[in-house]
Amino acid sequence: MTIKAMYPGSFDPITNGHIYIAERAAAIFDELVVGVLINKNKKYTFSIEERESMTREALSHLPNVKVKSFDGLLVDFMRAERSRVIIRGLRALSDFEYEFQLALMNRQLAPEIETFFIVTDAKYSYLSSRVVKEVFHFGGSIKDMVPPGVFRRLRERFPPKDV
Ligand code: COD
Repeated sequence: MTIKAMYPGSFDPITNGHIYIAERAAAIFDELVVGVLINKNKKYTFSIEERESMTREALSHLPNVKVKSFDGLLVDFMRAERSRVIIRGLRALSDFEYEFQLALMNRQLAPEIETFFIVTDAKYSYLSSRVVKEVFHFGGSIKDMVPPGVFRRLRERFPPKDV
């Protein structure tokens, strides 16, 4: 039996912390789908096409990983994909409350689906898409925090101001 896991998220944009979780999940499960959420009610920095292509490029070294976008309920997408395992990353205690709520809601909606948590590496514990964008916006170095494709796209989107 092959087990297909699902790593869902916003990935706006993907960071080295996300990549770490995808690598660890891909080493355990036979297949991993990285699900990039389309949510028309939420304002993202990058379009769904950009988030999907940056994520695909960043994970291209993992042969058992596929990147797909989805809208609607995660559990509906998972049923269509025939996946029963949700992968989520944990950084600090502050993640726990939100992740706990998400996991219990998903179990309520689809009792056959299980959520697995992977603890991040200490060096990524402070990383989030929001913090990376903020540091970049104020001129800080983010080279070690995101893959090269994301760095390039952030520079294109927010060119350094002329002095
Ligand atoms: N180290 C380790 N893990 C990390 C790091 C890091 N540095 N950064 C982020 N992560 C983890 C996060 O903890 C999370 O587990 C995952 O990576 C993705 O993070 P994000 O921020 O890109 O994605 P989220 O949290 O916005 O994703 C939310 C979902 C898209 C999963 C959720 O909104 C969803 O399922 N929506 C669909 C509608 C639905 O089904 N709703 C019902 C359930 S509430």
